[in-house]
Amino acid sequence: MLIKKPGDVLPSEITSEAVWHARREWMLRMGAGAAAVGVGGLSGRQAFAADGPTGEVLQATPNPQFSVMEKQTPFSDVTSYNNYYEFGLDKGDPAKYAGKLKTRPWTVSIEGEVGKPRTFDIDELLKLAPMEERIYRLRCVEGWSMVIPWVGYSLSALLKQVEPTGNAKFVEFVTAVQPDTMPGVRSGVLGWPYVEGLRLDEAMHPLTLLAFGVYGRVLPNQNGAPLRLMVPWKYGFKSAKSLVKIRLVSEQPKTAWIKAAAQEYGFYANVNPNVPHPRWSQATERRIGEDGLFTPKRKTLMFNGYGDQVASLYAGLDLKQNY
Ligand SMILES: Nc1nc2c(c(=O)[nH]1)N[C@H]1C(S)=C(S)[C@@H](COP(=O)(O)O)O[C@H]1N2
Ligand SMILES: [Mo]
Repeated sequence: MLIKKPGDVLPSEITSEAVWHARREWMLRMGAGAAAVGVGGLSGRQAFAADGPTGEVLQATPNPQFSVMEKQTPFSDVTSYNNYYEFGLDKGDPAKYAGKLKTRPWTVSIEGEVGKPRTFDIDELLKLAPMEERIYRLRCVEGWSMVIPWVGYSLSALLKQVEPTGNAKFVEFVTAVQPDTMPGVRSGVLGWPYVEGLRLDEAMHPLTLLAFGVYGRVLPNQNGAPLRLMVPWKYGFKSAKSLVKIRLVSEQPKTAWIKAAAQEYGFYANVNPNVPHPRWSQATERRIGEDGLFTPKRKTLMFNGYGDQVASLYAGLDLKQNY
């Protein structure tokens, strides 16, 4: 008889009970969910009825290939514990104040090193590519994480439409500034607009999501309505909310966080348990919604657990230098 000592078992062979239950629920949902169905209508969703997902339903097809089989963070936490500094610094400020954000009319202009620069209306963007539901981990640089069912499609679908030129090496993301609705933009914590950036190959990676919804419905304003970026292998601050402009450029963009504190927040911002933030460790994380006083922290995974898909993007790059 072959008995493995605990040390002989690969981490990938261990299926915790929680993961087993999550996977089982997933299979049941897949069985029930045949082809394209409104994810808001699936039976698995009813478990969250007490959290009361609200907003207009967004039809989407589940994409299990790009989803993690972990317990999803309750809708109530996803929509009440936020970072959106334009609305204030407290975690509760975005839920309190973002209701005033004007999300219509809304356009996104795509410019710079592209053959076909163009301004898209939000209603065009909602129809540009088939909507998928993807369950991604989100790891904030502050040391907490969530598991969130997003609705959207790969950013590459949009970028291909504008035909990046050979000079396009990076993508800059510019977000909304509405002084009338955003109390935070009067403060100087960051320079506004909030700007983020990716290398072009990162932006074109299929995991990089243009998200329009969460939990089967349109994004609540505090989560970045009407559309935001979602890059699951990077710290959450890369995933800019409420996008208004996308610029393809030849030079590395100057992001809002690099301008504010370059020694603390790098351009790459890949989740990396081996590279501490100058003021705290990044080795572990607290999963929002499952944390009791005595719940042990989780070990943070390299590339937030997406290494199989993205590590090759960084072959030969010193990730300590390029944090
Ligand atoms: N425009 C804008 N986008 C932003 C932020 C912000 O302050 N402003 N905060 C970022 C940070 S630090 C995180 S962790 C995520 C949080 O996304 P969530 O509130 O939907 O969980 O949004 C990111 N996108
Ligand atoms: Mo964050």
